[in-house]
Amino acid sequence: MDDATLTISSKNYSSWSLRGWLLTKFSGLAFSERIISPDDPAMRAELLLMSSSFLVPCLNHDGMSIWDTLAIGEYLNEIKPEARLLPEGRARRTYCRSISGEMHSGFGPMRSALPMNLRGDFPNFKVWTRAQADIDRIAAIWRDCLDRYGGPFLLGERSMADAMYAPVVTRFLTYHVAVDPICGAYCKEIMAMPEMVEWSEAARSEPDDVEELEVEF
Ligand SMILES: N[C@@H](CCC(=O)N[C@@H](CS)C(=O)NCC(=O)O)C(=O)O
Repeated sequence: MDDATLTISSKNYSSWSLRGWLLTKFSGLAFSERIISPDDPAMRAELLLMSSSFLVPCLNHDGMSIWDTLAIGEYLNEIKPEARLLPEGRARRTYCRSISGEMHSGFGPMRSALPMNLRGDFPNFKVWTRAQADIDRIAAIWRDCLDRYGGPFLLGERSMADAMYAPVVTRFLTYHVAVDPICGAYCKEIMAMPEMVEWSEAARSEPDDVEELEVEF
């Protein structure tokens, strides 16, 4: 039954929309997408009614509104446990929650210096020191996970953590961030997921006129 709606914004620029969308796809919950334009006042007013934070993504399901990406992930894990957004085993789940939380609350310098822009291509991009420190930490998390759990995804099987880090993968490619072969292989794995291919194609066909979003998200 298609009774769920996920409200998102630009597929090219909105990294939180991508995370929420991937989580919902991974969960197997049938859903319709509702794409809002952040510039449209009528849509913003409507969004406020659904998402108290005024932010996307927001999932509406079974008479409830769930906003904030981590809450959406936890909700989907609750209703679709068989999808294993949170992996089996307490140690793995704890690790998954910790690195997902670190992404959710951290890496501000990297996020603002390298905004998600799937259509972008910046080969000579200069990464400043604080953003580089975030990049180094993310690469260390990935290496540790892939070594600990054997890949090909962060916790072995695909999980919430891969949705949380997928927009970082796109940034590494867009800004030509140099990464070691282990992290490079992980980036390839993420970009080859059918869901990521579908999202990237939609991002490429989105109208190219929302310049101010390039400095956000
Ligand atoms: N902590 C929030 C962050 C969500 C967020 O910042 N969303 C951005 C889009 S990527 C947003 O809605 N910005 C306001 C707008 O588009 O009008 C979450 O995890 O969902």
